[in-house]
Amino acid sequence: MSATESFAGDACVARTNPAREFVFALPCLARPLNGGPRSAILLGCADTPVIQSEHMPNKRPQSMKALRKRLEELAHSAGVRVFGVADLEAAEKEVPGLFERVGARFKRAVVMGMPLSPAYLEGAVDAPTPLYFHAYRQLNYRLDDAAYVVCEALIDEGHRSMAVAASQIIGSDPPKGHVSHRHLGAAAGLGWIGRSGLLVTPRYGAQLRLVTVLTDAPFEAGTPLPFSCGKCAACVKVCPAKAIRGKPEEFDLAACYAKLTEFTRIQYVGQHICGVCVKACSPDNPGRAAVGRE
Ligand code: B12
Ligand code: SF4
Ligand code: SF4
Repeated sequence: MSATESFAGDACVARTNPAREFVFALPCLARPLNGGPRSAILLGCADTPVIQSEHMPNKRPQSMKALRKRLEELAHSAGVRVFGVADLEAAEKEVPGLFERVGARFKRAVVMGMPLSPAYLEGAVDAPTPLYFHAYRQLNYRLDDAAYVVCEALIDEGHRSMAVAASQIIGSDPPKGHVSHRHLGAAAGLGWIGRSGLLVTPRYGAQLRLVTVLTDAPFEAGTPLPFSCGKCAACVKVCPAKAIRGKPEEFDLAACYAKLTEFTRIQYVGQHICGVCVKACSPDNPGRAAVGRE
């Protein structure tokens, strides 16, 4: 049931599994004050898989292809421009403990990206700017919303699913997320892990932010792209912490983190952000291999 549905007439109660919250509409019994509204609609959101409303037609399970197409459309209308699927069963063999911080196992990761307009990055020459901070924060909100839309559509189709925050940090030394969006994006074939350690995509370079929905829906997964930084070393040259050394595995996380801690003191920034290596990683960089360029 969506919040835009309405109910004429009597109270309607959506049936739900006993452990869940439910969603219902009440006819208002009180006399309307000054011609005010005659009924109140109370909407609740279930925490986890959910709801079979009496008003919801019995849906036939969709084919994975059709479901994926629908999800891509939903995601696109929420602002997502890059969409792919990673096979987690295969990834878990390579990365034991992949689900340790998630607490539950899943089959696939739907990884989605929203581009960051280069205009926000113009001022980020050797440090982040308040404008970049604004774009960073807004994209995180929008990615989290898009992930919830996709996650709920999957749940409605009966697939156990969970959205992982775009930028939530748990733990320190070094800080981590629940899962690594960029590694999952690479496994999904959206791009490759560049010299900077960021996910570099054919269309946007590293100028995009990411989010993931973990699911049991057995979508066909993508195939990883080869490392394609080619002769480009734009990020190596500009990094103010000299943290980018050439090979992704040589990235100096401690140096980057120390610099970002310094940047938290910039007025109107206040976060561990930077943007300099993101700005450097444009899809038009000379020297970058032509793989997958659109
Ligand atoms: C913590 C964090 C940071 C920390 C630490 C970064 C780091 N290198 O780990 C700090 C504050 C330093 C940081 C800095 C930056 N970050 Co940051 N950060 C995150 C965050 C929240 C978690 C990353 C994480 O868990 N890292 C620890 C992981 C990598 O380590 P791990 O779990 O031990 O994983 C290892 C293995 O287990 C394995 N692995 C893990 N999962 C998987 C999955 C598969 C399939 C495989 C094969 C392997 C594998 O590979 C890993 C490396 O050995 C993510 C959001 C997210 N949830 O992904 C954003 C994120 C990585 N950050 C991002 C960005 C843009 C930045 C900055 C540019 C800052 C900024 N916004 O201006 C810099 C760039 C630094 C750099 N060059 O890497 C973007 C990257 C987008 C992109 N295009 O790649 C992300 C994805 C946020 C987002 N929603 O878009 N970040
Ligand atoms: S690696 Fe770290 S310090 Fe260097 S440019 Fe990227 S975010 Fe900034
Ligand atoms: S700026 Fe160039 S070298 Fe650095 S990650 Fe992007 S493509 Fe690779």
